[in-house]
Amino acid sequence: MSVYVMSDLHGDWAHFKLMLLKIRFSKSDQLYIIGDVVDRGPHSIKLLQFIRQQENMTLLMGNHDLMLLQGLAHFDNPDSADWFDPQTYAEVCQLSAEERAALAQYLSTLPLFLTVSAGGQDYFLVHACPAPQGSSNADALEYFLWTRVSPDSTFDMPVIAGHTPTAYYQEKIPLRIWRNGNFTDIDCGTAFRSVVPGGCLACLRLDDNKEFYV
Ligand SMILES: [Mn+2]
Repeated sequence: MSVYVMSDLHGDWAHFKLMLLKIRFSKSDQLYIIGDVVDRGPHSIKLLQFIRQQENMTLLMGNHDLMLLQGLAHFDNPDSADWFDPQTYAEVCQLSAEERAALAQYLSTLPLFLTVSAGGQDYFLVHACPAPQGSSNADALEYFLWTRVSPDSTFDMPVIAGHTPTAYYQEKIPLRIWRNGNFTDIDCGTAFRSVVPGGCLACLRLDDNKEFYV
């Protein structure tokens, strides 16, 4: 059994499925997806529904997943809906009211962070950035979902995040996982591959820190 981490799938069904084949993902493995399954790509809801149905895939909340939850809450009142991506909205419109309610229920249960163990090491998983000790709930939410980790940040335990494409930290082409002390950013910009040269989908196997790319 192996433990894998991916992030920022952004509706990229094709590369997600390719990655599952590449890592030979099996029923005995565990996958953590650290947020932003939706928006920017063409198959956001299809991907979200698939992940929701897999017992060995755990999704953490990303800022785009939270925006979808908020959009679903206002679905019947489009004046107040704020849809980031019209493709996602079009997919949501194909769902029945019951399916929308079930999706909203699922999204409302997503954790903001998780600590997982693999290969004898604990890892703190979060979409964007750990929150400093003593942060208010509102501030913590901002850190967990939106804050970009600055290149000189230090953390007292291994942190794995996405949210910020690694092109923000380095000029490697193709984009690669970025490691700096205890911080690892695995968002290699699969959603931006048509506009950012070298964008790809990364997957990290925590047991041995092996990196996979498609
Ligand atoms: Mn994000």
